[in-house]
Amino acid sequence: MAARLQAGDALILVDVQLDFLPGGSLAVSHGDEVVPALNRYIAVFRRLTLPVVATRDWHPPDHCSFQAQGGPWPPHCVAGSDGARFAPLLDLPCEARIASKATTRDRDAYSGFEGTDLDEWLQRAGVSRVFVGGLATDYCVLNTVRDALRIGYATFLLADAVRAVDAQAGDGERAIAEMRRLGAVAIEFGQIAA
Ligand code: VGL
Ligand code: ZN
Repeated sequence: MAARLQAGDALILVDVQLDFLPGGSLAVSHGDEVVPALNRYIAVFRRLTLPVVATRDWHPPDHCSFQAQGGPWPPHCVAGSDGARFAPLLDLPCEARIASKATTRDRDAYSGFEGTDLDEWLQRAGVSRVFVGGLATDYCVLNTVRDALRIGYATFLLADAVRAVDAQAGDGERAIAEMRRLGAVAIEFGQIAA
């Protein structure tokens, strides 16, 4: 199935931040490979003047998801830190909307819709279909796609522009299967028609 891009489409880049790339504090293996993959999508969306949105994990230094507070993760994406920066090679348009999530100590948020104005912003921009890629397949991509579908967006998973944490072997594949079961359409760049 091909997807012909049209007005009402938006690209959502999930958490393409240094801490999730090789060398980062919560590195996703091969996470850097999403950058050139996403850049190809960004180029097409820009050419068609379709909106590009980037989510980012933006935690306080004592966030509840960090091991020191009893959470599952090493410290990562502390607001304003180097590790929280977007990948420098990501061609993030300067007009891209940025949604910061999990910004308070006592709540985590894997979905870009959780505790942000992302839905409101997309609705105001007339968006009805979202194309989602980034990091990580089995956490923030999964939960962002799940919320998008629940809210009612037609949702495409950019299967060639996601990578998984795979805390348990197969988590990424299971997440993709779950997103498809819920109604997401998995596509690769070659299936995009501009
Ligand atoms: C994420 C683990 C912790 C993600 C964020 O962006 O997928 N994963 N915080
Ligand atoms: Zn996090």
